[in-house]
Amino acid sequence: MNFATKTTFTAALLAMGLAAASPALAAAKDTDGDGVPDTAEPLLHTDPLNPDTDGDGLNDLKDDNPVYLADPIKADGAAAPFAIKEALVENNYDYVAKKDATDHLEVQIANSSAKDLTGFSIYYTIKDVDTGTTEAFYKKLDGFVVPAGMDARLHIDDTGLPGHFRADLNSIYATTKSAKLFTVEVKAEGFQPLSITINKDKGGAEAAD
Ligand SMILES: [Ca+2]
Ligand SMILES: [Ca+2]
Ligand SMILES: [Ca+2]
Repeated sequence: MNFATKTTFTAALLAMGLAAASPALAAAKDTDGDGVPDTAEPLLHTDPLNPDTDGDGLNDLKDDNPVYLADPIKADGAAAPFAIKEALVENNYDYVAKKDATDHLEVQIANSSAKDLTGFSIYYTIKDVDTGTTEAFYKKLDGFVVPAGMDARLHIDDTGLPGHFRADLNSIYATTKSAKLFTVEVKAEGFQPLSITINKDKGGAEAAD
C-alpha cells in the first residue's frame, strides 16, 4: 500500500463530493466510465481516458492504489530471442515529423530470431528519486509485432499512432520535474522477460528538452 496515493485518493473523493453522494455528482462528466469524474482523475494521478490506469484489472474508483501494481509478469518461458536495444524517457525525437517529440517512454526491440514476435506486454515503474513516490503500470501491447530479424519501437504516449500505447498524462512522470528512476520489463508470449533501468534528469517533465 502506498500511503501517499491512498491519502490522495481519499482526499479526491471528498473533494468531489463522492463520499457524500452529492447531487452534483450525477452531472459530473466521467468520460471513461470508471466512476471517477474527469475533474478528479488528476487528483488521483489517474487517466481520464482509461478506466484502469495501472492495468491491474480494478477500475480507478475501486482500486485502493490506482497508479501502482506489483509486477504481474512471470519470469518463465524460453530464453528471449530479442533484445532491448534502446530505451528513452527524455530527449525523444520524431523521425517522421523530423522534430523533437514530447518526453515519453520509448523502447526499441530487436528480434534476432527467424519468426515474428507478438504477444508483448510491458511493466514499468517510475520512482521520484526525491520523495520515493513510485508509480507502476502494466499493459498488454496488442497488435505490436517485431518482425523476424528486424527492430520495432514501441511508444507509451498519447498520440494514438500505430505502435503507440496510451500513457497516463497525470502520472508523476508528466506532472513533476524531479529526477526519476524507471524500470522497464518487456515480455513476449512464451519467452522470458527482459528488463532495463533508465534515469531521467531533473526538469522538463512534459516538454521536449
Ligand atoms: Ca473517469
Ligand atoms: Ca480513469
Ligand atoms: Ca487499476
